[in-house]
Amino acid sequence: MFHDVPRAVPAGGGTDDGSAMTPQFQTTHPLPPEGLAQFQLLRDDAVRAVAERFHATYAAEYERFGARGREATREDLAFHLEFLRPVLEFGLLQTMVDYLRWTHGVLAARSVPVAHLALSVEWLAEYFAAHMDPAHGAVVAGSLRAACAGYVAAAAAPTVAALLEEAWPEAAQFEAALLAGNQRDALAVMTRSMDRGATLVEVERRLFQPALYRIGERWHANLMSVAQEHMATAMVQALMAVGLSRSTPAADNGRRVLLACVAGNHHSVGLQMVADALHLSGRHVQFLGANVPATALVQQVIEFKPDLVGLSVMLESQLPGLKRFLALLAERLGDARPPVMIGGMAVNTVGAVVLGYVGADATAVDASAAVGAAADLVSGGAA
Ligand code: B12
Repeated sequence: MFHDVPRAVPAGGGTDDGSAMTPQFQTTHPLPPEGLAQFQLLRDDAVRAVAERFHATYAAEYERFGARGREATREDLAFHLEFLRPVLEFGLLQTMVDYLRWTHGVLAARSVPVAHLALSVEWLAEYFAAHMDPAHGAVVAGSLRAACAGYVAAAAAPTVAALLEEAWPEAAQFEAALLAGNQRDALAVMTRSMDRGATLVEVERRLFQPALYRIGERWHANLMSVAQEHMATAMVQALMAVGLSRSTPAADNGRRVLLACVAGNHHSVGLQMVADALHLSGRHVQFLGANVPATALVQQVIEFKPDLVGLSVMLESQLPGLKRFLALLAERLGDARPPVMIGGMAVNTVGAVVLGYVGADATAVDASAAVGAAADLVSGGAA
């Protein structure tokens, strides 16, 4: 039933069709396609109207930020709606709850008053309730309010603690070297690990990945600058190339893999790790990097004829675009479409249930797991 006001499924519950759902992942009823189309048409106007309402209501407070303040308000509201889209399309309420918790953390760490966050969500809800067909408007407003209630009730933003258990003790030293921009020390930590017999895939998973996740947390908490984050990423990318040059790939097993970050995803390092792991396992890998436009990606699939396509999705707001891309691929290639494996933080957060929403074939949590999943997907493929 689309027309009911969405209700949050209790944490640990399932979807209405009884399919397995990642524990703690809250869902709502999605909007039907015509409701989604109406939402899309109204997005820009909603942002403009709610931004105006803020500036009219809090004129004195917003005055001091000038034109840039107005632009920032509009950007923030547009971002809210980006993250609302997977809620409306797939019913993934939790993505919006997590996003609001994350945004709260960003604002609080930068001493920006957070009270307006919940208010902005409420005003968006009021806008859509007033401007859409009543049944669709009720779903959009209900989703926004349910997400806001989930955010207000939540104690703290999710952390990467579980992943850090995978980290080697020297990951802390590696992270310190990245923060200091000390390539010599960073290289020394990596070299010691590889001299001890660790593979590049292990080094990437247990040194580089945890350090980058921690750096993300530090950026979120306003404990480091954007420049430092860029520097750390660039250093890791250079070290990955060094590590690759001292690793010997398995013999060519004749398998071909095409890897890309979906349009809008600028996070390429994780997928580069997947590329390294698949290359070292004997596959011929084409790695297209960040933010690949859908039409260019389809064309490359047609030309390269991979046995497997791997796509990386970092933010949940990128899931609707992934679904559209997979539909386009199926339309262009029909039965000849190769299997598609997806991964990245958004996929790990939502869990394997996301496959059904977007129409992909498999997921893997990290680069090591990607090698096994690739072998399973491509029949007769060597691990
Ligand atoms: C570096 C970085 C950037 C760089 C990326 C540069 C580059 N060339 O990659 C830049 C500056 C571009 C960037 C931009 C932004 N970022 Co950023 N970024 C990061 C950071 C610090 C590290 C990313 C990374 O390399 N991680 C390490 C890799 C190894 O991990 P991974 O990607 O998860 O990959 C592993 C698995 O997921 C899996 N995997 C990945 N892809 C695939 C694909 C397949 C097929 C398979 C099977 C597996 C798989 O295997 C990988 C290896 O094991 C993260 C922190 C974090 N937690 O990751 C934030 C982070 C992801 N960024 C964040 C944000 C908010 C942004 C921006 C919105 C910031 C802004 N306001 O501009 C933009 C968005 C850009 C966009 N539209 O994509 C947030 C996201 C929060 C959220 N969940 O909503 C994070 C988590 C930081 C934080 N803690 O707040 N970012």
